[in-house]
Amino acid sequence: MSRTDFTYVESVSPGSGRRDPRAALASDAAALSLDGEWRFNLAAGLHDTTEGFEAPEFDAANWDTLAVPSMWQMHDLDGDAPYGKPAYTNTYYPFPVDPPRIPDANPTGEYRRTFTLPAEWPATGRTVLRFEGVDSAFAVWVNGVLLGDGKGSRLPTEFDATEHLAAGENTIAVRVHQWSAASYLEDQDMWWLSGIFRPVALVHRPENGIEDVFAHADYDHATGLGTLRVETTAGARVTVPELGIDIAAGETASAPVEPWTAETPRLYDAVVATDAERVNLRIGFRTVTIEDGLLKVNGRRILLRGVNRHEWDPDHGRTLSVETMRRDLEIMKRHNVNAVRTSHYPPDRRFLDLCDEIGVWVVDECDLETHGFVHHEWRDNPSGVPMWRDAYLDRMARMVERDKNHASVIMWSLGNESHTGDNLAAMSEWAKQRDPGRPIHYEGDWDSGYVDVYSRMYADTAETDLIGQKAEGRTKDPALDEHRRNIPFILCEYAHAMGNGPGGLTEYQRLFEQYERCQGGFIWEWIDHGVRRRTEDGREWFAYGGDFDEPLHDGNFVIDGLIFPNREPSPGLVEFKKVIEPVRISVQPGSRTVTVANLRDFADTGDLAFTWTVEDEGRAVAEGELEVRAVAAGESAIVAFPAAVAALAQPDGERWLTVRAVLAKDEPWAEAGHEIAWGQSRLAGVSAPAPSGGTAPVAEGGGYRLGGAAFDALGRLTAIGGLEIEGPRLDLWRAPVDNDLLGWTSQLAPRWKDRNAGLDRLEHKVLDIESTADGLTVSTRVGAGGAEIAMGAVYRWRLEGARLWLTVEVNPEGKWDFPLPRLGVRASVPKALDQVEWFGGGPGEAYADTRAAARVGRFQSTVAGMQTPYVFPQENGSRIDVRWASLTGGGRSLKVFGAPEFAFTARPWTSEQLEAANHTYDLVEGDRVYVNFDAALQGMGSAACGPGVLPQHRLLPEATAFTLGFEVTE
Ligand code: IPT
Repeated sequence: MSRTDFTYVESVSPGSGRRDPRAALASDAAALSLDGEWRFNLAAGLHDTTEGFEAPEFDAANWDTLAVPSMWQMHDLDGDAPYGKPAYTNTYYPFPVDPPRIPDANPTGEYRRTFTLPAEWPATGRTVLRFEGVDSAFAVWVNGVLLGDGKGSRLPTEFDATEHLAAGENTIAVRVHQWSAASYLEDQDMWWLSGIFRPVALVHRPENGIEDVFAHADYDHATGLGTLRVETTAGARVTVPELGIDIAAGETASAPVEPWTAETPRLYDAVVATDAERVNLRIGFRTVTIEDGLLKVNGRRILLRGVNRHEWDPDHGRTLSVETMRRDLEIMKRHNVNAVRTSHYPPDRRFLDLCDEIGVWVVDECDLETHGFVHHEWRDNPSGVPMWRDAYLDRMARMVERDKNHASVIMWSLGNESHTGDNLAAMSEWAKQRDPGRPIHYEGDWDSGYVDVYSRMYADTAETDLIGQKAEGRTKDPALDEHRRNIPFILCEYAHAMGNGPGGLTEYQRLFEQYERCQGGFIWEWIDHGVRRRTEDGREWFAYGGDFDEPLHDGNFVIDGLIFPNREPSPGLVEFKKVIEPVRISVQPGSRTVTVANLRDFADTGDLAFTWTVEDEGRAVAEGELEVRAVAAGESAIVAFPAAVAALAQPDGERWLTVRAVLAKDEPWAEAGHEIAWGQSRLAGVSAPAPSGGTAPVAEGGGYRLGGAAFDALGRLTAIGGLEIEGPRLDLWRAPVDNDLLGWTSQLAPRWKDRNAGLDRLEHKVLDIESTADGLTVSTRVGAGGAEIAMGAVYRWRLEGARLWLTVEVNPEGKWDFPLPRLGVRASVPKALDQVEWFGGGPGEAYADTRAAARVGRFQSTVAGMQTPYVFPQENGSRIDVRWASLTGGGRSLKVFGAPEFAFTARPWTSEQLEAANHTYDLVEGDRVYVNFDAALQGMGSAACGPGVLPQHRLLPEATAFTLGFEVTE
């Protein structure tokens, strides 16, 4: 046997022996799934492969078995990780950049299995082997005969196996290489993982079958007519029973239809058939255009409330079950998300079936990214090198051909972060000619010469505002300026959802609603790509870059999603849901009316029910249904307050009216009653207690006493009403969030910690203690070793009845030229006080620029329940606008009052412990509960990748004062 030919591995050719790309079709032709357990052997490189493993007679009985589909590095990571481990880099290639060569250390999986061709398998026609996705390059043998090789990890590949199949048992062998020339085209920001990771099947292709289908299903919004024309096998018939359509291939039929939109995903069952094969299609009639400088569907501008979705499963990598795909869409729809960019490769094809069915706009993105070349000033970037042209075109064709029948797919995207070049322009040109019905998207071409939308990532709100006005800077190439200035604008990535945040969503959304050119965008990104692990004692945690000892990695930059790796929504998603709510409810106490604005693009509000609740100090006192007529898309209605509201007696404290829009009936993605939007307003009562009066302290035991409050010799509170308490004292520190640690131009956290600031190591020096007729005043200076700057902090204690009041006066000394992480006081109490209740913003965490979803109410939780389990631990859990909060347990309760409000955090560890932790398992509860009562906190922004905190949400140091009241009850 001659030595194996491996030249394909480092060849730029997209493959050999493959069939032409075609649509993914639901056919009645015979098919045999080859998913399941395969024999598997992992070789260290080409030099180490098993000669002759593809031969039918090869004995693989002592090889391991491996599930197909799966990714080999995801196996038994808590055990002995037999097939290597995941590795994460963002933009850097993990191998020397020397295209098209790749390292000798090239893990290569050898897969083998036998299968029995069913006795009834048709004897005529062709039999095809279909791979939905193999990462990254592979060669295939049937019964020892080489069929060909392929690349393009997240694209389908078909080989004709007809001539080499035998009746009865057959052997299939596949060799898969982790690295290949194609790796240069697949530098997406994600884990490097390998294998046959999507399904494999043998499919029959009957003679005169339906080889391919291109269904053109347009909708004319002026006439309400849908028009169908299907390009397919000559002589095939196309029927849509519900519409009475029965036409031949190539013929056109029109009928009145309900159009498909993401809001109204109406599909019609159709059949395309010859006498040899029958294919079921689900057709959505819709027309996508760029008109008047706008992206329109069915004649109307649409607004994209989108997310970038990578395929991720914490246990299986990029191998996803259909249930997981559906789960993603359910979570999206429940959070008002209406669009997905399939960053940065075409998803499993079944995901697009679900998008059609459930209703989201899809920007289908090609499997292409050459980001690593940016570190070499884009030298040799494949996008501009002719030898790569075929590979680029091949990728585009395989995506477009596979996905062309999906109503949900409204744009083709050429790929991501591959700079610019002729090969990209060629992809665009090819796709426009093949499918004139869909605009082309690509971000890396800033001059937008070969795209139909102006797309950018992470542009800040100031620039977005200019673009909205068509007042942005000119293109580099002046010839392209007019084109770009007259096309719609989208942010294909914005608001980097890494850790706590993203902040500033409201400000972007305002621009999307203000300027019709700004048609929304896609949050970066949908899910944290954490790898699920367990500690030895069984606690779950999630791994990120570096956790597998990768020599080169980008740490937790892969943990930047709106949902946690286990698909629990993060506070960022809850915030996004509120900001993008498709119905805006405003309660106007002045006119005693409620305005319901329908911000959808197509559907009226007939699917929604409206409810109202009046709460006094957070307790419901009245509620009912609000009659709102169906409001058309883009319209609003004004409704008077329900009569029952006026009939209520004056409240004691604050009274709030909350109006909610909920689903009136079950939808495929949520049940009736699911909340879509809400609005609220205060109707009466402002509880802003303020200290007055006071008594003189009594000297006691070397310290002081004010009623039930005991202070030590340094004027520090030690107990209230017998409850031992440490603090409160000034606290400026927070465990830096990713947005504090990272930054394109500068980073805040290093500044906070540098020698001249040291906010994480402040010392408190008492300067003076003064007993007066109305209380105790303790003057301090708070500063760090080595630092010249300091804060003057004066604590004024007063007793009023059972309530101990504290006013803290803060005075910056020296040059404070950066915003503070937080400004407030920290205290600790015994761990037993672990039940939490508060009246204020909730239920979830909220910071200055992530507060849209916080409504005013009364909420209960526990100290443990107040924590947000960010995969990379950081500041979290602060509740905003709190009027009062109580900590209860062990028969006692500490209640803290704002004057009028404060931000409130309670945690079973300190900020310092939170900062020191790298993973959730590093956080261990102590015997105290640590509480922060803050006058304010710095916003979150999106500096981890993008703009920082907007000026109005920065916490700039200035002389200020804030007041808190404390009461302890048994
Ligand atoms: C941008 C990438 O397109 C995306 O894949 C991801 O890496 C994101 O950054 C950061 O998480 S590119 C960047 C240079 C803005």
